[in-house]
Amino acid sequence: MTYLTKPRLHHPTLAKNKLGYTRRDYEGKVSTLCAGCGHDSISAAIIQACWELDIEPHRVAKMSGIGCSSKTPDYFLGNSHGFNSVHGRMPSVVTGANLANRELLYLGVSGDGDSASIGIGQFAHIMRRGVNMTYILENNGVYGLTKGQFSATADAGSKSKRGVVNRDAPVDTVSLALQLGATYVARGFSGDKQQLVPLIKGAIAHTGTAFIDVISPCVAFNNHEGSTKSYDYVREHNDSVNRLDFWPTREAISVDYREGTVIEVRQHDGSVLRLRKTDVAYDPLDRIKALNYIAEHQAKGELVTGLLYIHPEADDLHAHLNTVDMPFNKLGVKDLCPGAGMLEKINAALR
Ligand SMILES: Cc1ncc(C[n+]2csc(CCOP(=O)(O)OP(=O)(O)O)c2C)c(N)n1
Ligand code: SF4
Ligand SMILES: [Mg+2]
Repeated sequence: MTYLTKPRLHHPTLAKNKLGYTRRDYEGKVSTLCAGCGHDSISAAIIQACWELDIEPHRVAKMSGIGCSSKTPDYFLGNSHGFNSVHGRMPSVVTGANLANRELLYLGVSGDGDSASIGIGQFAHIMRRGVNMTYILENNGVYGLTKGQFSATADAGSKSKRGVVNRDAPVDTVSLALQLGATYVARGFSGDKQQLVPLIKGAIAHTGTAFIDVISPCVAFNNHEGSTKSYDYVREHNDSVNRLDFWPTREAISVDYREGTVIEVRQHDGSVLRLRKTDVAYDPLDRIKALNYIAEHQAKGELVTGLLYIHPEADDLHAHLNTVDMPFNKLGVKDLCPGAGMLEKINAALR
C-alpha cells in the first residue's frame, strides 16, 4: 500500500488533553484519498473525539474491510492496533478480537459497498449480537475504490457520473440496524463535524453495538447533480432531530447551550448524553418511533441526522455468552484447557 509518513514535529503551544497528548498524537499517515473526500472529514472527527475523550491510543483496535473508507484507519490513530481485513468481513474479525480481548475499544470502519453489498450478512449479525464496538459506515452510495459503481445504498433514481440511472431499491442501513437490534443508532454527515464528534464520543462510551451511518460524498464519482449523496443534496434535505453534547461524568465541561428541550441519558459507564432536541416530538429512547420517523422523512426525500435511538441499559455479547471478566488472552493454559476430566463431566451433563 502507498502511504506518506507525517513529520513528527509538534508546535510547542498545541493544546494537550489530560494524558498530555495533542491532536497530532491521534493522527496517522498522510491521507492518499482524493482531496475533498468526505471520508477524510470523518477521520478528522474520529481524531477529535478520541483526543477529547483522553483515550490511550494503545487501548484502541481499528478494524476495517476493503474500500477507500476502509483505508482510512491508516490515517488516524497511528499508535493504535489495526487490522485491514477482507471486503465485507470486518464484523467477524472484530467479533473474534473482542471475544479474545474485551479490554480494547473496538472501532470498525466500513463503506456502503463493504457493509450493505458484499458484507450485508456480516453487518446483520454484528448488529444483532451486540458486539461491544463503534461501527462507522462511511456512506457515499458508490464503490469509490473501484471507480464509482452503484452500491446497495444508492437511491433508486440517482444518477451515476456517466448518466446511468439506478433502478434498484436502496438498503437503508440505519433502519436495518434498528430492526436488527443495534442499541445505539445514529446518522451523521461528514461535512458536519459539530454534530459528528459528539455522536462518535457517545458511540465509544456506549456498551453494545453502536452504529453510525455517515453520509460521506465521494467527490470523484458521486458529487454531481442527480446524486442523492452529494454535498448539495444532503445540505438541502437534512433534517437534524437533535443536537447532542457529550460529557464523561468525570469532568464538568462548560458548553454554550442553545435554546431547546434537553434530556439526559445515563449510559452504563456512568457517562451522560445530553440531547438537545430541535424537534420536540422526537424521542431517541423509542425504537419503533425512530423507525417510523426515518421512514416518514424518507418518503419526503429527507435525511434524518442525529442520535436516532439509544438503549441506555444495553449489554453486550460477553453478557449474552456469560463469559468470564478476565480477557481470554490473559487466561492461563489451565483455565483455557481444564483437561479431560472436566470435558468428561460436561459431556456427562449433556447425556
Ligand atoms: C471479495 C472482493 N470482491 C470485490 C472486491 C473489489 N472491491 C474493492 S473495494 C470495493 C467496493 C468498495 O466500496 P465501499 O465499501 O462503498 O467503499 P468506498 O470505496 O466507496 O469508500 C470492491 C467491490 C474486493 N476487493 N474483494
Ligand atoms: S474515489 Fe471517492 S471515496 Fe475514494 S478517495 Fe476519491 S472521493 Fe473518496
Ligand atoms: Mg462507498
